[in-house]
Amino acid sequence: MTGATAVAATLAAHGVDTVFGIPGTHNLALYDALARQGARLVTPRHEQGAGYAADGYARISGRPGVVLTTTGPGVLNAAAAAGQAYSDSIPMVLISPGVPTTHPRRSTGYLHETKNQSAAMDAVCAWSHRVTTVAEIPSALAAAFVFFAAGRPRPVHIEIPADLLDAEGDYPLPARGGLPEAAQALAGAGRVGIVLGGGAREAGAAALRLADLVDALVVTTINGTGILPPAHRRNLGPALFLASAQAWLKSCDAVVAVGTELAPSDLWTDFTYEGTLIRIDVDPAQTTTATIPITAHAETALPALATLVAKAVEADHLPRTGPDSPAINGGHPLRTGPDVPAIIGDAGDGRGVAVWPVITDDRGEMPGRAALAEVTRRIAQERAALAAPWRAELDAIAQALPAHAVVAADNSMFCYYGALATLRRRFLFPAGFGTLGYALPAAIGAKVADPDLPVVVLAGDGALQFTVQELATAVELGLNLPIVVAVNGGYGEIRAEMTARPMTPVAVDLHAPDFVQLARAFGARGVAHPADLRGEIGAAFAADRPTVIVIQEHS
Ligand SMILES: Cc1ncc(C[n+]2csc(CCOP(=O)(O)OP(=O)(O)O)c2C)c(N)n1
Ligand SMILES: [Mg+2]
Repeated sequence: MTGATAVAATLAAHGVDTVFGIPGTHNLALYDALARQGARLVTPRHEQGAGYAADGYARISGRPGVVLTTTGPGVLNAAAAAGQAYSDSIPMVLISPGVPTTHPRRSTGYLHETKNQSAAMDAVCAWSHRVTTVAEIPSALAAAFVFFAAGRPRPVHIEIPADLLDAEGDYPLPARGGLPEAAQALAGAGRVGIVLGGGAREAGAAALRLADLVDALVVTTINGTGILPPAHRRNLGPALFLASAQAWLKSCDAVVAVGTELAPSDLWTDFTYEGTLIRIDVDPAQTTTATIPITAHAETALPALATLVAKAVEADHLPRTGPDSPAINGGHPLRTGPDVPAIIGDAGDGRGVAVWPVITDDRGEMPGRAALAEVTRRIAQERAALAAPWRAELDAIAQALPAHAVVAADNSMFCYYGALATLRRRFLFPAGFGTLGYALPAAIGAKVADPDLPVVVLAGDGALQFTVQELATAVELGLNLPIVVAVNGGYGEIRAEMTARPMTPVAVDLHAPDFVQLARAFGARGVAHPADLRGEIGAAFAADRPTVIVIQEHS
């Protein structure tokens, strides 16, 4: 496919059969592809008119209006219509070519050259996006349609470098029938892993149902903390960044990743997965790396997937694994019987295949339990090693927190190596952006939203100093916040990175204020190195003001 045919096919896949626009030198390939596809091409006499026509079309039909212009003056002429559509929340996609990918982005005299066309349209649209590859075109367009459906619709501009329109490239068409395909893949897979990100927050029960059906373990991202009951045997917790969890994921034949970017900020390493990757996400840009992409809300797609898997397992008795697989029944002999038949089938390559719906072994365990127990053990070991510098304090905090408590944590080692790895709670954490000074104000916001929610703040001495003045706000609001600050004399993580580089650490050893005195100056409570940290956190929850609790790091 070429870039232009990718545009035409993607628009058709989203139900677009009418396009308003004016042809020009740079968009001929688009006109060609759309005409071949049978789209209705309406040609007003000015691009502003094309935009207003698309606006009216959208208002009456209830479908997004699509505008196609050429570069420079063509698309800029449609800007007023984009501005109008913006004001009135009209769903509109403006598609235009832009300067070629090879263009140096400075004045060269290229026809219709505009200093920064995409930036100009970005100023009047919800956004403007310049794609950089043919493969990106479907997801960039799909993102606009998802945006219209998900919230307040507004115009979106997609710019395609002129040279990509005729360039060949692979691109995944928007998924159709992804759920049945995913169900088939899961019902036939050996070892299955499930990854839940923040987007799966409302799909915890469905995830567990699916996990039970295919005997999977579930790992969460940092934003996925608290989706599953902390002590559930299938819940590995927020362990996606641990080497042991990643090794297990790589060993899975199929992975279902739900509502997660699978991003470096979650994985902390370059992680490549080569098995069958099923991705469920509202953002189609996220699912482009999937073997089976499903663009949908997790709370809609995951229950449906679980139901389809249940049907596939029951009805088809699909092979879940081969007899040589270490995952098969955890190495235990299959117990057969009229209620739990083990069926020997054919994998299609002449090898025998054991097939089961759900089979218990002699010890009453689920298939694969022995292997899964080993994964759980390794992850717990890795967690404990990471959290060692704060072991006693974390135990005390864990004991002090009510079951539904939320942890607001900062971008400090105490939080991501310590608390994240051990406290099985819902976390408010600056995962992707990695900012400092997040925890205290985020906790204040959480308390404003739900005053009865027990919230604890965890931060390093560096992080807390970014927004420590918000203690005044917390005092003013009378918030019963325990604020546990781990003091290690400054930016410990950066100090360690400098040493590892290697270089002599500079600018990382900070004077820390006396946090207890500081807290009291703000009108908060303050306590340093309490012998009974658990009791102190309990007292902080019972207070009518925030309490700063200083702990010393032992690393
Ligand atoms: C706004 C912002 N500035 C700088 C950084 C870079 N940075 C990352 S971790 C860190 C140190 C944080 O210190 P502290 O909260 O005391 O935690 P520690 O590393 O000592 O565990 C810094 C400066 C950042 N992430 N965000
Ligand atoms: Mg520090």
